[in-house]
Amino acid sequence: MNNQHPQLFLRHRHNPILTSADWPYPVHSVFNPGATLLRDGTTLLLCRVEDRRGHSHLTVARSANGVDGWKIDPQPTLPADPENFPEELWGIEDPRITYVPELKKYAVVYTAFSSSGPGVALALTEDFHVFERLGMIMPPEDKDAALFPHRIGGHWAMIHRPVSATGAHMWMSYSPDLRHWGSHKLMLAARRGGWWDANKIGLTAPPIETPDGWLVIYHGVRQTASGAIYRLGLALFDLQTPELCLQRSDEWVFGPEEPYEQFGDVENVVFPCGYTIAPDGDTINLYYGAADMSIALATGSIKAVLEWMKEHQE
Ligand code: BMA
Repeated sequence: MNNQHPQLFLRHRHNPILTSADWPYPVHSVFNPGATLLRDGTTLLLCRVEDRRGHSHLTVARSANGVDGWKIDPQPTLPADPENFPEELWGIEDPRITYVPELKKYAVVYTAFSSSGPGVALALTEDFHVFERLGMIMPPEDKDAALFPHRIGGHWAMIHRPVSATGAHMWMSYSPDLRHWGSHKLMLAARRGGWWDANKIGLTAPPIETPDGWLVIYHGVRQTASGAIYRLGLALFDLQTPELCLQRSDEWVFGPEEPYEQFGDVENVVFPCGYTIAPDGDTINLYYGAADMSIALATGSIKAVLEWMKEHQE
């Protein structure tokens, strides 16, 4: 009998695939990248880069194969702009990229670290050179947000993670214009007690549209005597009513196991913010921050993930 857990996501043997040593200018760490596949097949990562003030900005890295040969912008691609956007006072972090066909633009939803704490900010871009900022769309404390690629029931839809007295849970909100958000609905609650995802969960990469529903990879945070452990779990949501959870895995499917995930500025963290889907429509390349230090890659199959979820229904 095989007593190993199934490996739904396989680490790339070249992990970590990007570190501060690869950067064209001095930085402390690079992690938690947003990701997208450009029309010409180039993999684009929008990396969170932390400088030696402790503040983050976002910089683009491009690669033909999504693994190596990265061409990194020689300067910050999207620096914080606290003069014009005071909510970006202490930097910008953890971008999630969604291509929006209706706008012919990429929506970049990121954390703006304001003097009142982290909130959710949105910028639009056609080319990752010029960005149109829409400012803060969810006030503190809120983060781990991503836009859906198209309207649902006529409205734009977004997942985000406000913090309340009962914990940090995932919510859906809707907007007619990307600026004004309402119809807030609880989408997925952190579990309680001894669970791996007790008290604090959040979206990782943007939701993945599948025939079975919106596939969401979320992170759960376990507080232990020696600090937090960030692991990943799976949930599936209704295509028309995405706050409606259809399935949720009991077990985590990916967690810090390798030294580059266990040791760093923040130990025991795997933190994806983006993926690309290969031309086969099934292979998912998940890009994640490891221990708040470097960028790593793990690959899986959407079909295998959905099958595993069916077998592991609550
Ligand atoms: C979360 C976010 C991430 C970070 C993680 C671990 O709250 O701030 O940016 O990777 O903590 O430190």
